[in-house]
Amino acid sequence: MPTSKTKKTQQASTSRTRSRATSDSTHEERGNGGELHQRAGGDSPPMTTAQGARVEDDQNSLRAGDRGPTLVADHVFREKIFHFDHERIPERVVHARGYGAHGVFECLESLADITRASVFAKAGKKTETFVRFSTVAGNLGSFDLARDVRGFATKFYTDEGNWDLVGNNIPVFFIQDALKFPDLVHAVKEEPDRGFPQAQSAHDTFWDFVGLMPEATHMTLWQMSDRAIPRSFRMMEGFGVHTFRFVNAEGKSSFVKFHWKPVLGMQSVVWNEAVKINGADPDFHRRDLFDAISAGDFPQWELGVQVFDDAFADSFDFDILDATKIVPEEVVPVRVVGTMTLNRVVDSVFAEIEQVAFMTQNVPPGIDFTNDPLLQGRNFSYLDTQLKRLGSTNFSQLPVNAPKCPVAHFQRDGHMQVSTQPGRTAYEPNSFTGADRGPRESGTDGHVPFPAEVDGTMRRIRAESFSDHYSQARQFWISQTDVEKEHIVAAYTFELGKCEIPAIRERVVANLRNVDEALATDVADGLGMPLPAASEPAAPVVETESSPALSLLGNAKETFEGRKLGLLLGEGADAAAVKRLTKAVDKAGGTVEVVAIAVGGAILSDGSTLPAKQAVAGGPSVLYDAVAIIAGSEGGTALADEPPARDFLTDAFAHYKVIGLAGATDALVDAAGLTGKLDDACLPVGTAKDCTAYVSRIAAPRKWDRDLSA
Ligand code: HDE
Repeated sequence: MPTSKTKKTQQASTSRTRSRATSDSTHEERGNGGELHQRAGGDSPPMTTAQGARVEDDQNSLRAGDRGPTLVADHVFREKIFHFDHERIPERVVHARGYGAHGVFECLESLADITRASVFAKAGKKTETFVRFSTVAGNLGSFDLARDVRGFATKFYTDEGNWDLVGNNIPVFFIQDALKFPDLVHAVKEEPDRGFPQAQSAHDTFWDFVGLMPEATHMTLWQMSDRAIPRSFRMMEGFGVHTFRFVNAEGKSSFVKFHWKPVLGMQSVVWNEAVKINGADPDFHRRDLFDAISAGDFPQWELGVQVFDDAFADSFDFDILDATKIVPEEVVPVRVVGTMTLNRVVDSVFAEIEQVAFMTQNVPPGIDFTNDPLLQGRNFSYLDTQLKRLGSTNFSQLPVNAPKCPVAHFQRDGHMQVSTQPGRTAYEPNSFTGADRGPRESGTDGHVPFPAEVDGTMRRIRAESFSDHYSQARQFWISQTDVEKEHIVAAYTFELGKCEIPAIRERVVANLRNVDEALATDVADGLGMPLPAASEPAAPVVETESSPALSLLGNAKETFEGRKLGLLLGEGADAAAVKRLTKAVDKAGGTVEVVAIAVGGAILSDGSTLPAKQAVAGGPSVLYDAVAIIAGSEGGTALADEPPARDFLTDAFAHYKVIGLAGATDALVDAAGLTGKLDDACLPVGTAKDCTAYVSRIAAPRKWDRDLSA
């Protein structure tokens, strides 16, 4: 609030501006492009320089003469442009494009028997969090629906220091050793001699790397599945990926894998839809998260843990230190121990989402590392990257990074030190007392590293226990539904089809033969190439049971909650039907977005005008989970004559969506080429009974067995 003194100054300057505008109107008009700006008053705070000096004129730089050169003496201009020139910081080398929100984690049961981490101390305990979701390969300005892994990084501001669980929405990784990370990233990013493709793995260098590194095969199956094109951040799982340790107060360690399960259930889009969403709304995921939280529809995840001991770990066919492997949920069930609710959007994308610094090495007492070589490498990398991006060792003082518990140490000074560090000593031991003494170690408490025995000969080596690259890839494949398998085949075919070098395609398909013959054959057929000889696996492929938990569609939740219906209206649409449908969808927890030929809306049967959120040209059906079209009672030709309205219906049909129809829609159905093809997922929505049946159908899966043949 401005003080009364400032208010007075504002009034004075307003009247001065006014009188100048009248007395010297030529000067004002030339300076302001003919518009007179309100220079002060209202609730606006007074504009100042960064040094706090009041700015008198923010429209004109200081000149010698009306048309003369700008003067170096213009420190206001110099300061403004100086700051602008330095606005950008380096984007993240990976996971550059992301979006985040604040939330709260609530512990559901005490885990004190297995971990002394205070965040899990007792049921009902709440800890503030900040989450950043991201794509991996694309640059900051890339589109949201790239086929890519999604980052799912959570900062828990615990009362014993920050815990960063820096995970992904896929539980395995491409490589086993952090030394290969720069190669992987260089392979997937734009090719260095041409600067494209952007945010795509569908190119030669990525698949060349994958073909030559069979350990990546398992992850590529996940990446080619619909998990890599999620419908929403709110509808995807998250995984800590590595095996971590829980350590309890007695110092006993257990292994643990972390899982986030979305309360809204998992959902993805189909590839053709993803491609079109990227054009229609490149910000689809960030907008979705922002809109949901702003509307009070707070997304939630359950935090689950898989906990097992050394003996159990030894019983697995694979090495729990190998990040290309999962622990099947059927073998070690996921125990839900907490929920996280995202309940606050950021105030500043830059200050929070861009400046948040996640680091795998941020663990509180009770959570510890294992010797997973990928995790060990990450513990090096994340500190370095923050210094590069944020430019100062004091990045942990930025509000989004600062712990919410007391911080006291002898680390001093440095660029952009914002805390005044009091006291006479900055070293220890010291023999001072009182405020001059400074902080002291506890001697008993704190993060005591788990005393794991370490022994061995120093060598650059990959453990023999890491050599099976195909058994779990096969397990993932056999755990998918037929529809999911078709999508995986189509994705490999698309991606490899973008590779220009035939040998690269062949090598990948040769590796896929070790996963499944049908998969390899279908991909080879799709590419129109002969099936190459299978590559030689480094370890025999072990036949495993399928793991139903690995299927996305098999675990889809039957609900329309958090989903969006696109309601395309023609002129004269039945007002009662529109009202009924909107109410029913709202009751089901979804939202309705009205689409019309013009954004001004449609005139309904009762003469009222319902404004649209989108004109159909800007609101294609790919933006919605289900669609309904309510035309007027006569003709309906207006919609049929609009190419975007035809596409709205054609695409919804091709993307297996449930379609509601009311009013005279025959002409549109015909124009969309669908006469005689509408199936049992194309339902009437005109009457109350129709509406009920339709709303219960949109909660169920898409019409996956739809006949799309001509
Ligand atoms: Fe990262 N990773 N990573 N990563 N990672 C980064 O840190 C790295 C890996 C993940 O929203 C960087 O702040 C190495 C696995 C997420 O701010 C960098 C290795 C997993 C994010 C880095 C890996 C991840 C990052 C770039 C191989 C899933 C975004 C910017 C050993 C468990 C965090 C930054 C955010 C970001 C290094 C592999 C997840 C360079 C060396 C495995 C979600 O430090």
